[in-house]
Amino acid sequence: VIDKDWWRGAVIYQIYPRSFQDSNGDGIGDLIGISQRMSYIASLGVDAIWISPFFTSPMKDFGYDVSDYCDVDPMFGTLADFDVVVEAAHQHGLKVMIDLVLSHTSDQHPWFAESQSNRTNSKADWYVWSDPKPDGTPPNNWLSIFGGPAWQWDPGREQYYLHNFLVEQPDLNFHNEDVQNAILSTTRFWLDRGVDGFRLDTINFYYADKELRDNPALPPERRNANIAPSVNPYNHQEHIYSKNQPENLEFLKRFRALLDEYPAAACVGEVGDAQRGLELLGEYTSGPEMVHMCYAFEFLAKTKLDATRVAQVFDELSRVAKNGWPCWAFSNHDVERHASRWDLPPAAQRLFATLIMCLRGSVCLYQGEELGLPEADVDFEDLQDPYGKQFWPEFKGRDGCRTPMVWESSNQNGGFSEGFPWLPVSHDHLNRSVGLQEDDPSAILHHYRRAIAFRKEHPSLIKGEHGGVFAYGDVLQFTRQHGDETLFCAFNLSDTPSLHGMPPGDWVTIGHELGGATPSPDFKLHLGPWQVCLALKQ
Ligand code: TEU
Ligand code: CA
Repeated sequence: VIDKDWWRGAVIYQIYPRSFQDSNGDGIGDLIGISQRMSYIASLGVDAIWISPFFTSPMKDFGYDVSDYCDVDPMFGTLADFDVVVEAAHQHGLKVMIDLVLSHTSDQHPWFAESQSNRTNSKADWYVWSDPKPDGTPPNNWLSIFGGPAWQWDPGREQYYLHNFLVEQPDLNFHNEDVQNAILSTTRFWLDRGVDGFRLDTINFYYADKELRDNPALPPERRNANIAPSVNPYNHQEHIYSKNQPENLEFLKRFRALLDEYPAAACVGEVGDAQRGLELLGEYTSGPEMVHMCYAFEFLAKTKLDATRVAQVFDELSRVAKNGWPCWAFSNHDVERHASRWDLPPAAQRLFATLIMCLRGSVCLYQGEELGLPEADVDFEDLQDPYGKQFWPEFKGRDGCRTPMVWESSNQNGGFSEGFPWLPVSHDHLNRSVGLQEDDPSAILHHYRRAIAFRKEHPSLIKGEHGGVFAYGDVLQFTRQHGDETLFCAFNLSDTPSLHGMPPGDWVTIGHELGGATPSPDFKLHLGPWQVCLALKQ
C-alpha cells in the first residue's frame, strides 16, 4: 500500500547537486555522485530527497535558469543517470522530489528564442512582453530581485520583457493557456519517470498583473530585511502587482489535479514574501485541491530565532493558516547557514535540531546542516553567485552555503572531487567531515540521527496538533497530541539556566538521548543552557 500522506511531517533532505558529490573529477557534483551517497542519506533516517535543479541550463543562476525542462544537463549526467538516482533512492525507501522552476525559463530556452523572434510567432505571447512608455522607458516600476529594473529591452521586438530574477531568466506568461499546458506536460514527463514529488520554485510569481500597474512603495516601517539584503531596492517596494496574483491559485489547482492522477505525488511550493508569508502559506495550502505544503521562510531570517518569535509564528499560523501545512527549514542554498547566521554554539545547534523535529509541519534539512557546518568564507575572486557579485560587499551572496559537502578529512577536497572544485572546499569544514563524525559518538551528526529517529517514533510529532505554543522568557513550551499520545516539549533557547512549572498531569520524561532534562518531583522543570525536556503523558 502506498501512503498518500507520506509528505505530512516528512523530513526532506535537500541536495544542491553541484556541491554534493562529483563522480567524474570535473569539480562539479553530479547525479551519479548522488546515487553513490544514497546509503549515507538513508542512514540519516530522512523520508525524501529534494534535488535542486539538474536540468539543461546555461547555469547563469546555477540551474534555476532552465533551457530544457525534460532533460539533464550534461554537467550533471543523463536521463539514464537520473533513473539510477530514482532507483537507488527507492531501494532505500526514500522519495524523490525534484525542483521545478516554472515561473521563468532561461533566455536560451527554445520557447524564448521563438517568442523573441518577432511579435507574430505562435509563442509571441508566452512571455511577458510590453511596449515601452512613450519616452522609451520600461512599462512600469517593477524591480528585479537580483538588482535593477525587472524589464529588459529587446531590440528585435522593440519591446521589453519581464524578468523577476536575472535578465537571463525571462518570466513565462501564465495568462496564456498554452503555457500552462506546456508546463503541465513537462510535469507529467517527470511523474511518468517515477518521481514522487516536486519542490516548486517561486509559485507566487507565476502571474503578473495583466495591466502591469506600478507597485507602490513600501514604507520603511513595514520593510523586512530578513531574507534578502536590505541594500536591495527590491525590498523597498510592495509587490502587489508583480506577484501573489489570485490566478496563481487557479493554476496550482490544475497542477494539483495532475499530481492526483498519480498514486502519491506531493509538492512543496516556495512562497517567498517578507510581509505576508504565513497568510499566503494559508491560502496556498488551504485544502486538498491546493498544493500539499508551502516552504516557510520564517526560520530563515537573519535575526536569531528566539522563543518569542517561534510562539508568534505558531500563533499567527493558527489564525491565518489553520488548515495549512508548513515545511520548515533553518538553512538552504539561498541563505547563510544557520549555525553562523545565528552564531550558535554547539549546544544550541543541537537544541535547534531537536526543536525543528518537534514542530508541526514537514522539515527540510540542507546538505551539511547535519554536520553543523558554518557558513564558508568565499573570497570575492572565487565568487560565482551573480546575486553576490551585484551587492558585494554589503551582501556576500549565496556561495558561502553552496561550497562542497565534506565527506572525508584526509583529503583537501573533502572527498568531494578528485578534480578542482567549482567552489573551494572550506578549511573550516574539513574537520567536520562525515567520516570524522561517523567515528565520534559525540558528534552532532549522531544527534541529528537521534532527533530524526525520535520524531519518527512519535506520531504526535508527525501528524499531531499543537497545543498552544508559549514563550516563557527564553523557554518555548508546547504539547503535541495525536490519538492517545500527548507529548510535552520544552526548549531553553538561551545559555542561562531556567526554572519553570510543568503543566499539570502525570508526565514521564523521554528523549534522554537528546539530552532531555527530567522535572523534579514537585513538577518544577530545571532546564540548563540550551536544554530540552520531552515528556509523555501517562
Ligand atoms: O528563490 C526565490 C527567492 O525568493 C530567493 O531568490 C531569495 O529571495 C534569494 O535567493 C535571497 O536569498 C528561488 C531559488 O531558491 C533561488 O536559488 C533562485 O535563484 C530563485 O528562485 C530564482 O529561480
Ligand atoms: Ca562531475
